[in-house]
Amino acid sequence: MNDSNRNKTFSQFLLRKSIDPGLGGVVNDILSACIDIANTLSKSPIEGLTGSSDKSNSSGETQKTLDLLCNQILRDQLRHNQSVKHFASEEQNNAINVNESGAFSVAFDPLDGSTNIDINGSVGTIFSILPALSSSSPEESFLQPGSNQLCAGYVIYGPATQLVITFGKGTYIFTLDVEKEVFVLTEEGVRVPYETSEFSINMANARSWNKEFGNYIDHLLDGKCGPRQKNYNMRWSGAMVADIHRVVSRGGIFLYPSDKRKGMQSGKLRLIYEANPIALILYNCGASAFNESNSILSVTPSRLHQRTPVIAGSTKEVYTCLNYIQDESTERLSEYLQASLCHD
Ligand code: FBP
Repeated sequence: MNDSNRNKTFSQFLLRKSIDPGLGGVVNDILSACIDIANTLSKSPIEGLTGSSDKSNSSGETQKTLDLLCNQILRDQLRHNQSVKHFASEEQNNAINVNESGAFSVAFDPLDGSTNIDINGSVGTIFSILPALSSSSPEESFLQPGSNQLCAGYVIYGPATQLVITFGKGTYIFTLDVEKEVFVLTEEGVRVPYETSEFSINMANARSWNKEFGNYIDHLLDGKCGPRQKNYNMRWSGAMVADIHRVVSRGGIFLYPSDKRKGMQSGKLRLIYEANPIALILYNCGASAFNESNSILSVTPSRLHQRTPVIAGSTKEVYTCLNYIQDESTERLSEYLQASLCHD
């Protein structure tokens, strides 16, 4: 990292990168909301804000009190921004109009991993900014492939509060200076290692996976004695943001495949405000993000809360997983593995 850029504020970064002032202004408002969310989370047990509400979102999941509060904080912050035309969120059934003259459609997962709230685990806010389409309905403006995103990022609320963001040219990490309440640059030009020996998946779903995917995971677990001839470690935090941040920080593969459970035939995670922003960030770190056949960024969504399988992280491992899933004949697969082993 070029020391002269270290600890420069986000606003200084926007100027240095000549980011469109309207777009920069929207992100600045998102960050103000996220600082508010960080403060709210840190006091939530004291103020009795943990626990579930009696409401559920469009995916049928019970909404946490903080899911709704964080959504409100973001909405209140963005409703005054003339550049925001549309707003969509995991915690709202419908996308809404904000400012007719706005140029951007902004989608959110206000509090990702919210099941971690009650155990004081890491959670995050994920956002995606698209060019607003002059569409008949607000929802239509979000039905664009992820490759159209102008900006994508997440804020992780962990031991430190950090922003990971891309405007399509490289990925950057900022850390919240809690005293000054500003995000300062702590890492630029982030690169994810091409290969890894760490995978991240909820193993409790193994009985619901299809045979090919189960085979892939079994070979990771077989380690050195198996066809992969390498030992793998596993981690699962229960919050996509935290598991992806590990991948961004040291490589790895994050997996949430489709499975046979009710409503999970297309996976669990949502395409527009979870998978797409994460995919744009990873591609700009030299990593990859696929559903079980195509690059996630190439998919044109057909509805706002559409789900997608996610296979994301270190490119070599993502392709190996795809080879298993696409049921490459065992010969083709061992050829591929042999080739990739000789690659090292
Ligand atoms: P939300 O919390 O925003 O609904 O996100 C879904 C999520 O919590 C991801 O963050 C996480 O990766 C996954 O679901 C955990 O799923 P599971 O409980 O099946 O392990």
